[in-house]
Amino acid sequence: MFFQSSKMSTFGYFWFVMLAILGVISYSAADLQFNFYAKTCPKAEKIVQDYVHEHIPNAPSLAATLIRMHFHDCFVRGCDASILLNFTSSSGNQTEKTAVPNQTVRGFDFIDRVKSLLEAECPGVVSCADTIALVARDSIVLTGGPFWRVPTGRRDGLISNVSEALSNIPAPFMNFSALQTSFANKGLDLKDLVLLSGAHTIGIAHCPSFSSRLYNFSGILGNQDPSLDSEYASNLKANKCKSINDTTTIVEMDPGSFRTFDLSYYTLLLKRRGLFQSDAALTTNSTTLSYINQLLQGSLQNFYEEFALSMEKMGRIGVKTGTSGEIRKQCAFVNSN
Ligand code: HEM
Ligand SMILES: *[C@@H]1O[C@H](CO)[C@@H](O)[C@H](O)[C@H]1NC(C)=O
Ligand SMILES: *[C@@H]1O[C@H](CO)[C@@H](O)[C@H](O)[C@H]1NC(C)=O
Ligand SMILES: *[C@@H]1O[C@H](CO)[C@@H](O)[C@H](O)[C@H]1NC(C)=O
Ligand SMILES: *[C@@H]1O[C@H](CO)[C@@H](O)[C@H](O)[C@H]1NC(C)=O
Ligand SMILES: *[C@@H]1O[C@H](CO)[C@@H](O)[C@H](O)[C@H]1NC(C)=O
Ligand SMILES: *[C@@H]1O[C@H](CO)[C@@H](O)[C@H](O)[C@H]1NC(C)=O
Ligand SMILES: *[C@@H]1O[C@H](CO)[C@@H](O)[C@H](O)[C@H]1NC(C)=O
Ligand SMILES: CC(=O)N[C@H]1CO[C@H](CO)[C@@H](O)[C@@H]1O
Repeated sequence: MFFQSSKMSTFGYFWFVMLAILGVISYSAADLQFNFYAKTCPKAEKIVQDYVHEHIPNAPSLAATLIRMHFHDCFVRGCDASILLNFTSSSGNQTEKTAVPNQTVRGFDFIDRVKSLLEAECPGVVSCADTIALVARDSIVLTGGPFWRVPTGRRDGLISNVSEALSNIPAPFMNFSALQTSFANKGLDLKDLVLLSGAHTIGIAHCPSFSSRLYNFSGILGNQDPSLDSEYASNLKANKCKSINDTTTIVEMDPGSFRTFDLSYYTLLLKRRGLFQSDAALTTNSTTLSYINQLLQGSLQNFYEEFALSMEKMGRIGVKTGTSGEIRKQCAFVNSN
């Protein structure tokens, strides 16, 4: 009798394991996949790539802002194109893109044009969230950075809320532990923090993102951040952000190579010339400092491979797959408001 029931439970265990395996398989069926649109819209990735390759060279500054758009999308409600919404019935026009960190994100019309090409090819199939992810990857390629395969199958969210953007997007004033927490909240570790911050090897910043380091450090007017190279600080004050009230002047984050995806961002960090407190913060912890040194000792190819892995990880944050969310027809609006 005992023997019998033990056999039964072995049998039951077998089915338990089989069902668990099936569960994992069906779960991964609802996960992102490489070439998700192979059958439903085989030309999708090519359409995006061609558009980026044709238009970014005429407007190279867009590449950086489009990469940043993907980051800001993923950090708020997951990579679900919530950053693109202009209006929802619950938030009105107080959507994510009106939040302070988004005021300097551009390229919404660029995404809209790509999306309209995709809609013309296969209506209602390719999500706005995947469009952003693919555009970001192709933009990085155009700045000389790595190509990697972007898993697709993200669906678009229905909600976009300005206060969530404010609480989830890390600020340039953050110290090491605040950055670590912000990234950990999204399942990203210290290595991801160092690698993804490397995106600051391209693009520009407006003075208010860092001028407190020049004029009002620690909230004391007239104070300068001692952790910022003083020669660089004087140069910024004399030639770029001439007063704390300057809100319009832009500064290259990686001066001299701000359109090239290279390692010089990390070189600048060690020279205490990272532009934001959040950049400088990466050198204040021994773990992240050693990652920086490893990257600088390694090859450009090594940086590219590691950066691509972290981008893929970021691109999986909180994604909606299967039947959740929807495929928006127009990226600025949910299908039924
Ligand atoms: C670690 C936390 C981060 C903080 C605090 C931060 C903050 C900022 C700020 C304040 C700007 C300048 C905005 C302006 O003044 O115009 C900026 C620009 C930029 N960020 Fe970040 N960022 C972070 C991480 C990232 C990540 C993970 C990516 C992408 C993988 C990214 C990509 C970019 C790019 C490409 C630009 C240049 C945008 C342009 O040229 O228009 N950043 N970031
Ligand atoms: C949505 O808002 C953006 C600015 O954030 C604007 O450029 C775009 O034209 C708007 N889209 C629609 C369809 O109204
Ligand atoms: C937006 O998010 C905040 C914080 O989670 C919440 O208090 C607020 O009710 C939300 N607003 C809308 C319109 O859903
Ligand atoms: C947002 O909506 C309010 C009222 O609904 C309107 O007064 C305001 O102009 C709108 N803002 C934008 C940027 O469209
Ligand atoms: C980092 O910033 C947080 C939030 O502003 C603050 O609470 C914390 O004390 C700071 N940590 C250090 C080590 O300065
Ligand atoms: C200086 O920083 C403090 C604290 O963050 C802030 O309250 C104050 O408005 C700043 N002053 C100026 C002129 O920006
Ligand atoms: C900045 O603006 C404030 C308020 O408008 C003004 O009081 C201050 O004098 C200005 N500072 C500089 C350096 O222009
Ligand atoms: C760096 O951060 C890690 C992870 O939070 C921590 O274990 C370590 O103590 C920190 N090191 C320093 C020197 O702050
Ligand atoms: C792109 C975008 O929507 N930018 C908006 C950011 O928020 C300000 C106001 O908070 C708007 O004026 C911008 O149009």
